[in-house]
Amino acid sequence: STALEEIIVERRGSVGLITLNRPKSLNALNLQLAKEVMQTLKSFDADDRIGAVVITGSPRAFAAGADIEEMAEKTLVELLGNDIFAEWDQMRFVKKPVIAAVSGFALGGGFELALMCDFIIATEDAQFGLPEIKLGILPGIGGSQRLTKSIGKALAMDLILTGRTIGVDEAKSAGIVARVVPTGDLLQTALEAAYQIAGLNAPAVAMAKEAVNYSLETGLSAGVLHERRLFQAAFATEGQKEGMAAFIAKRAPVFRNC
Ligand code: CO8
Repeated sequence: STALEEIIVERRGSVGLITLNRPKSLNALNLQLAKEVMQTLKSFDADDRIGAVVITGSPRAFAAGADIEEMAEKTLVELLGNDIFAEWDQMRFVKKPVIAAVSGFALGGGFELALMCDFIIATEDAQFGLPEIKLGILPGIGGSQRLTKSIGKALAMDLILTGRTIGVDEAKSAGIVARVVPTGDLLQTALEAAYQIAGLNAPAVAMAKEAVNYSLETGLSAGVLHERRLFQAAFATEGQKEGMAAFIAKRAPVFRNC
């Protein structure tokens, strides 16, 4: 495990684990943390031994938003000249699955970071919200876009305009959260999901992620065509041959990803 300034990075076999580690500010996302997370994600993405990544925080907070102290005195001209959130835009280019394991607060940029992950596993005490409006601003790393595409206009407007926080039950029924687990089981459940994914045919996993994400960018016909081409491309992988041969032979498949 490597302790950078703001995060802890671990390789646990085939899974990369990133733990946000700014306990004094409830993991507020500053520029340094963004750089460290993105640098780590890129190196996991390039590493054949890693098949999936988990990002988590502390029991009290996944992340309570962008670092308000770092932002408070910024001017428009400064932000235009130096887009302090540009780092996070790189997350779209990560090919391997990234799971957000959320306990406690996922607010503002913290919620947006969880939404940029591929799916969210959360504890019973997780809380989600986009309170930016209460600070006189609005979501800034895609929250208004990703949340609306994910849960529809009504609840997205409600959350973004009032800044209210929702508990995990409402988040689960809205489709924000994929799985809810007891607090003590969070990391284990997220790691198990990641190991499961990492044990599959890696090129097919990357293509499946790409196909789902493409649905957010395009219309149905183009999306289905894109999926079909990826499906066909999967037949060029060794893993497809292995997966189907194993099924027919009634044995477990062994995917050789590295
Ligand atoms: N930034 C900086 N410091 C923070 C933040 C934050 N977002 N959130 C909490 N802290 C600090 C507090 O200032 C406090 O520090 P100190 O101990 O030195 O006083 C410490 O963390 C503990 O927090 P609290 O004492 O407030 O703990 P409570 O349990 O009383 O309250 C809350 C917890 C409700 C989470 C409260 O801390 C809070 O409301 N935090 C701010 C939430 C918020 O408004 N988030 C949105 C920020 S704006 C944003 O995210 C814009 C997104 C744009 C893109 C982002 C890209 C990354």
